[in-house]
Amino acid sequence: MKTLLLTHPLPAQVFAEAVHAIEPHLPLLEYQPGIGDAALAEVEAVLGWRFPEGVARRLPRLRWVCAVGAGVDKLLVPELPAQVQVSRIVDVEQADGIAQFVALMALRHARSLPVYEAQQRLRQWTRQPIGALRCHVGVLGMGTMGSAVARLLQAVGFQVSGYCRHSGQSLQAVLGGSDILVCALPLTAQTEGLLDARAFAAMPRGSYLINIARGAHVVEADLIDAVRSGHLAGAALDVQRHEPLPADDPLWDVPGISITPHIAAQSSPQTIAQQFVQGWRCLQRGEALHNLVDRERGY
Ligand code: OXD
Repeated sequence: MKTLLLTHPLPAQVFAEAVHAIEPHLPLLEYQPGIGDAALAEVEAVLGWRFPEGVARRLPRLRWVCAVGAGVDKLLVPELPAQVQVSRIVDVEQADGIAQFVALMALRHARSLPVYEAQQRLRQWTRQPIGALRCHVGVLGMGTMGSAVARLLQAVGFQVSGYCRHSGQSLQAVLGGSDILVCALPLTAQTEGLLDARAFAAMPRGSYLINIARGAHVVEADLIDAVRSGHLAGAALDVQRHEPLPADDPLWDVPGISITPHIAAQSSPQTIAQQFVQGWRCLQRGEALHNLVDRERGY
């Protein structure tokens, strides 16, 4: 069962080595722009991050797509035939890493670190009143990532409310009660652009957004307006709609917005290879795959 590596921008070689360390003879094909149809005709599986334009429809024997990440939005392209199964990596260590990153940014904001960093640049030794230590955090999306985030935030003393889209909870109520809002949702047609001017207006004045999900959850122009107007205190965006974020993007220059390049946490190539090879062996034996994505729901 030949597997096409579509891991760009992560280097395919690293994944090939990790897979071959477990299953040395597993046939892998590295995607190159200009690759011929004859080579693609053999492919039955994909291990990847995103489909380059038009590639999904050139894989007539494709049976399985295994995402190298937790999110599969860049692989669920419309031309992917309905019978192709899609799975993703479920990695507790990655979820813990995401939770650490969120706790770091939440504490940084709640304990006014940017204020003291600015004071230090001015050699100013001034004690500011300490904000509420038990400030309220809303976590949108309570899957593997959101649940790990909620657990850690609770452990460091935040009051946490989780929000699941299908729970019947009111999103407006969660937004309205969140001094800090964490986005850990999957990106689907229903959640794209969910965090827009209306959502920001519903959040309390001085509140803060942390996005570790996908940039497209946020209407970035609306966020910039909400922060520049002072309604939101700021945001930590580990993900952006356009990655890599172009050098002239206005998000770079907004005081209060912190940009990181999608580094909150990544699964190691070894973990990804282990889960991929496990799935590959399941298919060889005619067994069911683990961690399948519901293609209708998008996660
Ligand atoms: C992701 C990942 O899906 O890095 O963003 O796993």
